[in-house]
Amino acid sequence: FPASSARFDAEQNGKRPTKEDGAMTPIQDVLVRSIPTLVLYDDNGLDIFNDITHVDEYYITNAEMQIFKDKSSEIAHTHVGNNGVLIELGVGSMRKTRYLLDAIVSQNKSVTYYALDLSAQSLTQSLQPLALQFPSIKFVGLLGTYDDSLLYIKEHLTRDENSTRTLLWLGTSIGNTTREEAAEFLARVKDCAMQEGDVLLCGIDRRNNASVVKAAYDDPKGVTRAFILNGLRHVEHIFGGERDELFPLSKFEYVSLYNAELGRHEAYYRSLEQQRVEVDVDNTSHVFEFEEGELIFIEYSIKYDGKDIKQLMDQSGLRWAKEWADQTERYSLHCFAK
Ligand code: AVJ
Repeated sequence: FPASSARFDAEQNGKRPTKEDGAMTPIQDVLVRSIPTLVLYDDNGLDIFNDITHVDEYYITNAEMQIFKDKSSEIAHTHVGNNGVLIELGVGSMRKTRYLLDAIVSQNKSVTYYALDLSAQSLTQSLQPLALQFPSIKFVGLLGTYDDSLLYIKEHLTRDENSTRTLLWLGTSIGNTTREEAAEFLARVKDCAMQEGDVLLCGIDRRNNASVVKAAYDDPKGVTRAFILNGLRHVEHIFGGERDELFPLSKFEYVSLYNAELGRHEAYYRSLEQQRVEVDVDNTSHVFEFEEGELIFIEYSIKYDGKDIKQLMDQSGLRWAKEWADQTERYSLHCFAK
């Protein structure tokens, strides 16, 4: 959470985000300070995100569930080996993975399922019921960052030459990183965890109609707003502040923008007044001053159309193999091969 400015986009033109900018127009080429997106995903944030997945306007979860419901037997048949290994990057709520595991079991395949996650709580909550429901599948949880887990996989998971690996990266998690970072990450996944013939099934949101995206990320019940504002609570907690002591929620609001041109939703905090926040880190005081209307960047949700996917393949070195879409054609599950 450095006070330094984060550089956005190509050009720096010194323009300050204003209230008017924020409300209606996507802002580009402005300098704003930022908070690492990861602060959104503490245990409380994960719980609220789980609530988001039940919000009607948040079409993403339903779309992906529907794809798994309809296509799991095809996916299990074609892309999961017997004595194969499944590796899911980020466990999520497992509502969709269940369909795939069902199909695997009914095809009498035996697999080991590795689930990676940053949160011990979500690993336990997700894997315990699955282990009961699917006794023939072996479940292994890997706790840590993606990078920790990829290294572990590279160094410790022995390869059975006859079995294929099926990696899963679902829920358009890819949207949280820039396109460049996403390509670099896929290249790392490819190098650390895949061999020729293995596949990565990757759920990715498309560049949908702006009103559809806006409704999904600024839902009328305010679940998304609560999710984003919890990030400030978390930052406050990191700095040792009491609830509402450093970042009072009466002085910040959630700003949701869909930048259609760049195909990404952008989430910000807006300081509602001029204010100064003083925090103490290792006995050194740091002061953050915010202007009235100032935006602080917190999260991208980046969308991919066909051209974007092609670029992702070119940059990552993976090969596009196949795609399944939901009925509304808003969302895709892509199959990328090594
Ligand atoms: C967890 C990154 C997939 O970008 O759609 C949902 C997070 N943020 N609503 C997304 C999120 C606001 C979500 N991902």
